[in-house]
Amino acid sequence: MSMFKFSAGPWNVHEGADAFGPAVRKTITFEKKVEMFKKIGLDGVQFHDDDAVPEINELNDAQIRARARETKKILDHYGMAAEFVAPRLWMDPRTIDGGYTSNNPKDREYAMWRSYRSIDIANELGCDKIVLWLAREGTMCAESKDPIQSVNRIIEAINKMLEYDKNIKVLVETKPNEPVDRSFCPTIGHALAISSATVDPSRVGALLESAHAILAGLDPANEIAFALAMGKLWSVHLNDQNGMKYDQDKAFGVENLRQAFNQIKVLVENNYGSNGEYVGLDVKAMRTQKDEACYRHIENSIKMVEMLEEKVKNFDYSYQQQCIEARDYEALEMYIMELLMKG
Ligand code: GLO
Ligand code: MG
Repeated sequence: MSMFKFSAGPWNVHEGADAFGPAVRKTITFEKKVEMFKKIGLDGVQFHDDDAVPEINELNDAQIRARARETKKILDHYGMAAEFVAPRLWMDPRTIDGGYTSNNPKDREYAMWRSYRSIDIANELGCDKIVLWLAREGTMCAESKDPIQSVNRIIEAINKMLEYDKNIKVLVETKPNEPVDRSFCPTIGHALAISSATVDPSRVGALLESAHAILAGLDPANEIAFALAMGKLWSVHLNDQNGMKYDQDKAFGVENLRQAFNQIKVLVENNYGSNGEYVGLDVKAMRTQKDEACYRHIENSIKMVEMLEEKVKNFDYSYQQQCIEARDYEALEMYIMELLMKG
């Protein structure tokens, strides 16, 4: 049994289309996904605004709230909670050049409209967290945006959200690249600097995704630790990633077990989740996966977390201390290998 609450988004069970080929699995309805999420051991659902309210662009503010209430009924029916709502600012033609940092003022306005609606939806779903994955807030052509003005535009957008709703918390999900080449907010350090520049830093924190740290050439456990040290780790997206290439969203721990162990170790040691935080699993099934086994990557990720929690429980802190005192880090390293490899 895990000490954590788990969550995932409807996008984590998908049809398998990639940049080079079409869908290979059947579409599953939102309700069916929620039912299966419950069955496999998740406690919460993560949302994009348009996961909760499909066709959001076609609806007025009141209709959006009403549609969100329909979604809430499904959650209630299966005893699931909503963890956060994230404005999807990368799909619409108006977000081609980014949302908050777009060079077009009309497009920046649209990004704010989606952000305010995301807050309305969160309120209807009974959650107080807005996640900003700043997908296109960066450049492909470095000279196309002023980098200082862009950072200020992100801060300004967050300020407007904080002012729109005095209870809402904003979590910045950092990622160094993809779909843009150079993100304006690539790491947790950047997110927390942005937090401190807002009108209410106490309501701006971070979401660390393992794969995104790896894409930045950083250790995800240390990124988690940095946010924890600042009291700012309000969600995580655990997954895995084989090196610095395209974003893979593999099941947690399947590429780098030691790195995964250290992520769980730092979360367990710091009692992550004691303020209601979730362990989110932002994982994607391989395209080769068949319909009947298309939740396996999520189930495997939960299992990996649980098995690593066991390893943390069995971690010999006094032996660690002994090694530290003797400055015998070779011994300590071998101890970790044995801990992870022994049954
Ligand atoms: C993509 C991101 C994405 C976000 C999601 C929630 O790389 O990880 O999946 O987590 O849109 O904001
Ligand atoms: Mg993510």
